[in-house]
This record gives sequence, structure tokens and C-alpha cells, in this order.
Amino acid sequence: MSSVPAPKSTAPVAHLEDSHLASNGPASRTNGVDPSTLAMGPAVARHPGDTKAADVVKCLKDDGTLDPITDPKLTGAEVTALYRAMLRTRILDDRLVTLQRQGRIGFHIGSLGEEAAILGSAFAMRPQDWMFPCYREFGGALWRGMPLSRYVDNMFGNSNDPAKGRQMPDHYCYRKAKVTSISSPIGTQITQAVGFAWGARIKKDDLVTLVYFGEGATSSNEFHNGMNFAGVFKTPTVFFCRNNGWAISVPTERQTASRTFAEKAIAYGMPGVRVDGNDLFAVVKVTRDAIDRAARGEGPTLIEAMTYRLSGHSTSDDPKAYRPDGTLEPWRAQDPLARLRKHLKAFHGLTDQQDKDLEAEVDAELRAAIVAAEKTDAPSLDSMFDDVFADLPWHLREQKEELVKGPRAKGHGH
Ligand SMILES: Cc1ncc(C[n+]2csc(CCOP(=O)(O)OP(=O)(O)O)c2C)c(N)n1
Ligand SMILES: [Mg+2]
Repeated sequence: MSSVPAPKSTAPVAHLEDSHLASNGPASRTNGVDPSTLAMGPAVARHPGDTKAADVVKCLKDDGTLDPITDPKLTGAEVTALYRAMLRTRILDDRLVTLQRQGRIGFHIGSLGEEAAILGSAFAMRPQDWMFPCYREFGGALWRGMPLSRYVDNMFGNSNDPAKGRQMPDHYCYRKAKVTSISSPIGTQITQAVGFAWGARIKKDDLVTLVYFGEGATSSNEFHNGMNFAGVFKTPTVFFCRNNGWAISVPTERQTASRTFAEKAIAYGMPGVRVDGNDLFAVVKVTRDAIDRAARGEGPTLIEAMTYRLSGHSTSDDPKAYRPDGTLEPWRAQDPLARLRKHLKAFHGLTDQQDKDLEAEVDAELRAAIVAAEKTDAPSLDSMFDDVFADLPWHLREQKEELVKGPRAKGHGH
């Protein structure tokens, strides 16, 4: 497969307001676009060089220093905690892929390379805000307090899993931390987040909903319905689009003819902002600004976090079948974890030994959670009839009786 040439940065210089939210200026469809790319549609975040465009909010520089204008001023303890959370997410991803390859779990959909976008935005949320995840945000849910065991139980679908193994892996939920359940059909969580926010506004509850979705979801009805409703009714919603370059095998330039995903906000009367999604500090800054704005009653914001999916879509996917050779390396050089590590070493005294110790500590925590989840029994076979009807209808009662007498009920792990 021939490799795709790295597109030149196509973004025009956009004026940024103090809050770093791009203003609702007039949209120019061809502004700054290299006409030679128009046949395929303009390239959108297909090369890390695109994140250097002037309208993309950045903070963490190559030398590990922070831009004082966009610095969200995190404490050393906060940065270290976020680094640990990103590291844990990465190691967890690695372990879960191995478990799937060994046939011990059925599936995993990871966030390799997208950790700064996910953790930075989750960090910016306030305790009273609600997270409506897509499916790659387990790191954010853990950050908000979902216990690791709760997540790993779902990965194994064991009897401790609240869904009792009736959902796919990576379909966790944790109401206590205000993390809603995962909706597999693309985009459905967007309208849910808008409706929830509208309800809160009517009740005068001080909360914001933050909804995650991939750039592929911008082609769903729900994206447009949700954005339109949120724009008209000024719901307190933050739309967080992880532009990771791909929707399974469909590249961003086949997803939209818009110059950027952020500019779609203009049509719905809300601000849209592009941020370097591999820059933890910039992500915190723009998300915090958007949440503050929503909380002040000024309405929704669309954030486009420019990042890259360094792995396959899921363990069921082999990106070698469609990802051109040589595309990964430039993004690997922008690895969000490595960039943060550099900052921590330069400004917070992180040593190689401390880094290794941290990794060992996280690893031990994960191993313990995996051992416990694997030892836990599978849900009982007849539990598949629970939780839908208060009183089982006669035909399901009959099926249940037949099932528990049958040979499958005697098996372990079903
Ligand atoms: C309505 C619907 N259509 C198709 C699918 C199959 N599907 C699962 S993930 C996915 C790609 C989503 O891409 P994107 O929104 O960019 O999110 P990413 O996986 O890159 O994070 C598709 C098409 C689905 N789950 N739901
Ligand atoms: Mg995507």
C-alpha cells in the first residue's frame, strides 16, 4: 500500500478570544485549503504537523515548558496524579489486549495514544458534572472514581458485573461517579447528554454534561440533532470530539469535507475549538473554559481534540489492512505520555527510578484486579431473565424452567 503524503498544515490563522474558544466568525469553505487536496476532501488531523496550526490551542512545548497564556496552572500533585492515571490507562490497555489474545476475555477497545485527551478532559470536570462516554474513556471513568475492580469485572462479564455479563466488555457504568452507561450505537450518547443537560437546566441544577464521541460520530443523526438542540436551547453541554484520524478503516478525510470538525459548531451557533489532544495541559484548559462557560448559562461548546489512534480500532481489527505504512511514526513522536514524562522530569523532579517504581506499582494493582475478576464466578445462567420484567411473563417463565433443566446450566463459565 502506498503511503499517504503528509498534508501541509491547512489551517488559517484564527483569532482566539481570551477563553481560547474560536469565535463564531464567518466560515470560509476553502480558506487556507490546498486545492490539490479537494478531490479527496481536505485532510483533517492526519498528520501531527496539523496540530501546529495557529488556531489549535497548545500549551506543552517540545522542550517540556508550558505556554503561560494557556497554562491551566495545575499543581505538581495534580500533574503527577494525571501522569499516573495516564500510565495506568496505557498499561491496562496492554494487559487487556494480551488477555483477549489469550482467549481470557472476548474483546477490548482501547485508548492507546488518546490518554491526554481523555484524562485532561475528565480532570477538568467538576464533581457534579455528568460524563457521557463513548467507549474508549475507561481511563476517565476510573479517574472519576469508578473502582478498577468494577471495570475489570465488566471486562470478564462475571457475576460482580452489574450488567451480569449481558453486555460486551468495555460497557461499564458507574452512577456514583456520574458516569453513564456506554451506548454502542454510534452517537446515541450525544442526544442523551443534551437531554440530560436540558432537564438539569429546567430544574436549575448546577451541572454540565460532557459527552465524548469520535470524529466518525459527526456523521450520525444524533450529532446534528444534539448540536442543534443544544445550540437553540443553550444547554450546559460540552461536546468533546476525539478526532483520532479513523472511524475503524475510514480516514478523517473521507468523513467530512469540512476543513475541521470544530468548525461544524458555527452552523449550530456555538463556539468550536481545536486543541492539541496529545497536550494534557491544553486539553485541561479548553475543557475547563467550556465547562465554566456552560455553567455560567452561556451554552454549549464543541471541542475537537486532535489526536491519533495508535492501535487498531479494537481487538477485532487489523489496521495493517488499511493504514498506510509510515503513518504511525510521526504520531508516536507526539506520544502524550512521553511528552508529559519529559515535563515531569524537567520541572517536577521525576527520576527514572521513580518512573519505574510507579509502573511496577500500577502493574501490581492491575494484576491483583485481574486475578480477582478471573476467579469470580460467571453469572448464573438463569440471570439472563432478570432485570427487565418485575414479573416474568409466562413464556419467559417456561423458557427459564427449560433452561435450568438443560445441559448448559451444568457447565461452568457458560
Ligand atoms: C450506528 C452505528 N453504526 C456503525 C457502528 C459500527 N461502528 C462501531 S465503532 C465505529 C467507528 C466510530 O468511529 P469514531 O466515531 O471516529 O470513533 P473512534 O472509534 O475512532 O473512537 C463504527 C462505524 C455502530 N456501532 N453504530
Ligand atoms: Mg475516530
